[in-house]
Amino acid sequence: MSEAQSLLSLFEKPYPDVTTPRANEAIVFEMEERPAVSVRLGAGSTINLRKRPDADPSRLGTATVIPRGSAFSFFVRTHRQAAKDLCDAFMKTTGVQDLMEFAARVKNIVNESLFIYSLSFVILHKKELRNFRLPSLVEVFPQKFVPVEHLVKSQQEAVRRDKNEETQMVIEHGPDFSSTSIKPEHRVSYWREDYGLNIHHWHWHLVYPIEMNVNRDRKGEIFFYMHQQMITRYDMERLSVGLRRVEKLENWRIPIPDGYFSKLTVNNSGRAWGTRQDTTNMKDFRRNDIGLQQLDITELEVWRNRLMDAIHQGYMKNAKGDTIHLSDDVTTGKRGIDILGDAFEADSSLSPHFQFYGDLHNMAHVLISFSHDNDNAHKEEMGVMGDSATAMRDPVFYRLHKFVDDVFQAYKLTQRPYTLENLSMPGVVVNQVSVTSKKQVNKLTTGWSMREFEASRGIDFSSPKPVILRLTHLDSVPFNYHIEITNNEPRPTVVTVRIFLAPKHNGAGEEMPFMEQRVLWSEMDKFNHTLNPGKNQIVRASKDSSVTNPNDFTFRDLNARPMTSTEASEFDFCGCGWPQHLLLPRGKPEGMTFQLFFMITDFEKDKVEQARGARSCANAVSFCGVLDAKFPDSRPMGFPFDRRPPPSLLDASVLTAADYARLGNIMMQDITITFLGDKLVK
Ligand code: CUO
Repeated sequence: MSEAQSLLSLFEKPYPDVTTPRANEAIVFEMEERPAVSVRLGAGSTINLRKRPDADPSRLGTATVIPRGSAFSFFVRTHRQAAKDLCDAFMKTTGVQDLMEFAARVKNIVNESLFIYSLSFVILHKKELRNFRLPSLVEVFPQKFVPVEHLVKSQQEAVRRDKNEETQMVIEHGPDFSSTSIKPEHRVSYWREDYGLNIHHWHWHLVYPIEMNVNRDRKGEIFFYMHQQMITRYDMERLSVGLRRVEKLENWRIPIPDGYFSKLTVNNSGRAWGTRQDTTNMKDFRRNDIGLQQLDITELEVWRNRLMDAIHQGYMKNAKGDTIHLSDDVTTGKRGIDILGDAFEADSSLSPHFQFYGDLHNMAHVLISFSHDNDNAHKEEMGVMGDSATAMRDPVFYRLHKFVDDVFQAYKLTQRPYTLENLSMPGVVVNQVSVTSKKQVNKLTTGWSMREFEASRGIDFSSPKPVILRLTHLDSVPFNYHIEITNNEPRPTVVTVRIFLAPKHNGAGEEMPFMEQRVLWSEMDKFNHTLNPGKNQIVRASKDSSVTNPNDFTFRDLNARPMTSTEASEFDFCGCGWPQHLLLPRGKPEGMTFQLFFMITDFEKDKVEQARGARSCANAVSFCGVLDAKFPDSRPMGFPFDRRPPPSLLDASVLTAADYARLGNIMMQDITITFLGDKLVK
């Protein structure tokens, strides 16, 4: 077995042969009585481990404080510290063999999710490990994606099976998901419970972690932007199925109307995620089992007021009392939105004053995730809102993040509107735009597809053959953008092409004015292109989108050739993008009208000076940035919809996005998206 296979086997079941849940017992047994032990790896082989005094739990810092079998939450500060301590220990190892031995030692000591998080983190951040491709989280933890009843039934079936049985065991999930027709909110459960969506969220928070010293460019701003785009896409999906746009969760003193019952288990322990009944109230946090101090809702309200005061005053104060101005029009230093993102998320290492502005977004996740058992009276586990791999399943996630986004939008509305000069590009005229798919013009289609994973990597089915997990998901037929542009300059000109999508009508069926539609524009693509003088025809494939991963980024093909280190590091880093299969909203069976917005800007103004050798993600750069380098677009994220429109366009009685198209470098196009259900043919 190669080093690579051995290391990646640590992501798999079965776990090493010592499986006691009591961390200290395990290490004493190994350290004192068996100075060298064999550890069974997932692929059925063993490795011999040397004695490792540094695997002593006392040297792992706080990494062992999270009990095995329970949930690991990056929203909980003590859990973040545990992750930091374990990641630091992993980062100190020298070489693949050393890491593998050390990780195998601690795998059965530390919390399972913490272990996978930390091993993933170190593969992503240790330069010599950049040729390792992270396995899909669906295969590592099928329990976080598939209801426990499917998994238990399959395990029972595997035990009963004749060992010579030839047919493959398959677990199917979907398209009913956990929904019924009784609850309107369940109409979008297929989307909230999508495997790719939840992997995206887990992966994104792995690439942009808080308090882990990763030094990512514009981290606070991308926290705002990526989550804002989640809300726009959720709203497009809701409008597709006849639901109103999501409402923010702003009043934390009244019941949350919608409950959530995930039917999932936390790890391999069989411990169920906490559930939330309809009309549950958020409550003051009174548990003492996860190392957090008591926290009242009042405290969240105080933090919110301080953030809002800062927005309207235009500045924050740091711990020394210095004034930090909040403005997005800066030539050096951080934009206001970036500072606000760090303070709000919150990252205590980057917030201007963590004690004062608090830990609002993280602790809102925590209070909601414990609202069913805030004082541990029932010894219930946290709800799915506590884990970035499961939080997006819960309807309340979007209500919380709509609140978060509204605070950010309140800040954005304090910024000066864009001027015509900011928006236009003299010398460049867009003549025509369209999309084509299967020879149809401006008509796109969606429907159901299926994807297979190998569940037996994450769960021991005692089956000699792999057990396949077949998941149903929304998908769309690939398409191409066609853009015809005239360059009136006498020389080649490099431009940035920006493409957005939004529904044309609101829930009442009316065409939306600019300010209503402004927060519904979803980025579809952004790329650079060199225009020759005269007419230019650009054809761009939907699979090359700057927001999505290619399809196979969430899937491991064991028969594929090994990746080069460049491919693998791009896979691990850039794999945090939006799932390709959710690039389009569902639309309606009878067709639903959306608008595409095309904007051409001058790359001279957009470009960012990078250090030599910086490699951009070929895909997903809009959400993932660039590995070890700066975010490659100098404009504020969300440009041009992140601010109010120029007053000079306000002469229309009701301004719409189409008024932007009076500028030659902008054009819009109505398109129809039709949902074909099971009849989708790609
Ligand atoms: Cu991604 Cu609240 O930050 O979930």
